[in-house]
Amino acid sequence: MPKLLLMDHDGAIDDLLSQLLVLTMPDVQLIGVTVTPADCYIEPALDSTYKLLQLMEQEHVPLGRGDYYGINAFPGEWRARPEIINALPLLINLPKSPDPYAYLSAPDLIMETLTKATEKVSILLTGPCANLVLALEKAPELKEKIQEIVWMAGAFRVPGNVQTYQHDGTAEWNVFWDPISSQKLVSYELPLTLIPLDVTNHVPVTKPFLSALATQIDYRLSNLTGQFWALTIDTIPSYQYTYFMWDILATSYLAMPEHFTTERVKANVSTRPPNAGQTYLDESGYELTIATDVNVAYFYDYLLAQFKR
Ligand code: AGV
Ligand code: CA
Repeated sequence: MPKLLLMDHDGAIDDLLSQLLVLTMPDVQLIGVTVTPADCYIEPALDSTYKLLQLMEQEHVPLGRGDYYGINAFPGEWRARPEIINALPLLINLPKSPDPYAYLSAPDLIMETLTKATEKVSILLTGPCANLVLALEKAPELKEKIQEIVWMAGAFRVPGNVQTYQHDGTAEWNVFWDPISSQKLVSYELPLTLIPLDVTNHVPVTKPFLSALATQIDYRLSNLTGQFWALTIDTIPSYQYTYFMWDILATSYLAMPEHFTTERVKANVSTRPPNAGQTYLDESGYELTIATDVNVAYFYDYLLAQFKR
């Protein structure tokens, strides 16, 4: 039996790559996708989401629209970048999504999907966690329907990637966008695994990887993903702008958990300046699992294999 998966992403290029990766996994059945308007603008992100479902002949998968906007907005220039995706040759002629405002709101779709599920559901979050927290605040009994939550979030023993005013640089963006919701999610002590910068720092988008992917562009998904990734490397190698396989690494955890090193820790989330959104180890905090390392070569090979179709 494939595992049932709900995905919430926030429309950035690696979020869309993650959605594609999920759709290549034989042991995963995607039963809903919700989009958070964080590292994207919602309308083009819903279009991309729908187009990718079409491309993979999965357009029956229901979509939910995030209407809630977090506390700390992502930079506009990052949010605007994914618009290019919808104009790529393999996507431009696919139908746009129906009226984005006809979709259920994201928390409603999460509640509906969890309620209807006949077995426990895994949840993959590749953006902020507010939609899930809103759903669980409205319907706390649905926590019992959750098998596990995998979330690309946090920075524990490495610097964060938020560089802004009133901030000391310790936070990772998905947590910083809405520190309050993030703190709540951690406090529920659900089976939660974080894929933080501690491990994603090991997997930048590299030229050798793109070069290997390019040798297999006769496969449609290698061609398309090669174009997605090409859009991310203009700013290498400065750390601040290095594009990592953040969300794709979190997504691959669903398929290859045994190739990750994980640690059971107690942690909490700061909700105030100067370190709002910082995830920190804290003996009086909440129990959760963090990934600290991954078999890097195996991971890149896994991607090359999955996109050979
Ligand atoms: O902090 C990583 C998260 C991931 O979910 N996002 C990007 C990934 O989708 C925010 C982010 C950090 N640095 C970025 C980001 C950058 N240089 N460009 C776009 N987004
Ligand atoms: Ca993301």
